[in-house]
Amino acid sequence: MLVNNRLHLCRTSATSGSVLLAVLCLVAVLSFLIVSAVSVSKQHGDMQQARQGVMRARQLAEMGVAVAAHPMIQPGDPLLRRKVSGIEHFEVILSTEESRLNLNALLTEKRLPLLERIFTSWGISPADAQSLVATLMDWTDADDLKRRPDSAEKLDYTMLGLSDRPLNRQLASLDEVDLMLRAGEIQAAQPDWRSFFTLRGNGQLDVNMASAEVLAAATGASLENAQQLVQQRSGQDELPQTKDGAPLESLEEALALLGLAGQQAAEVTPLLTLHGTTLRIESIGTAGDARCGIAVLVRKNEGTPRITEWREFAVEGTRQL
Ligand SMILES: [Ca+2]
Repeated sequence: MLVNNRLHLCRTSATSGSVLLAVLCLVAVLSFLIVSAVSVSKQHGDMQQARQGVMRARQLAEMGVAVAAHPMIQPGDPLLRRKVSGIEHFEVILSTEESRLNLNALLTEKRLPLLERIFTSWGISPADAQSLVATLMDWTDADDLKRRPDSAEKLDYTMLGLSDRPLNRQLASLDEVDLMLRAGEIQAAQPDWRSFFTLRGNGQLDVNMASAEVLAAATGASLENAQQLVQQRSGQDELPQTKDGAPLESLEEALALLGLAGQQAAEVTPLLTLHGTTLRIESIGTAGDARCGIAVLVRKNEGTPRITEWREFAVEGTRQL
């Protein structure tokens, strides 16, 4: 009897222990589920907040584009930098595509000497400059006839297993230059060669927007003279597009600052303009930690201004107004 009672007590204790263990397991599972749900909810909230920040930054960048596209707005206008709240602002840089040279426009018989001069200004020998320009022309002209023995046409590329080259059409992207034979020579001579060219401008060079390096290479002026022109254009603070800037008002003034006269001045004058016609708007919107950049091209010489390109770009770093 005593033995049976002890057995019964043992079974009761074992059953209670199992129930307690099951309850503890259930509590643990429930706790895990609650913690997971809170964590997922927090992540969802953070993502929602980040998404809202990016949307707001994009909205601010669009506000900057809208302001900059107004015909009355000029580079350096204070309206191009606006603080909307303590953590929200936009900043716009106005430029023109004519601040760079349109490479397709240079690939014509008339403009070839200009492109050769740019290459020689980078330290390429005159013979190699002529050869590289001929190779570029072969790349874009419709026929398969080599311009020079040392340029390259379809047969040369085919022998290298590149039967789909040259493209025999105008460049659609500056990256296509990298596909050309001997492109490495251009890259080696001027690693920053892309900053000299565009495919969007009207073919002229905007003396009020171009960098000293581009002005010197395109006109044959010394870099010192081109830098002096940029300093005068920028004003006392030496910053572009600020209030104290003194934009050039005549091509004669630009030529004098560049130290060009006579035949040299006559040759480059058709290339130069005081006002580029393809407006480049780069607007950066900031909302807290979120930033968004929008680059827009606007053509102004066809009656009503027309947007020809709109793209977003990544913005690195932070900046306060
Ligand atoms: Ca060709």
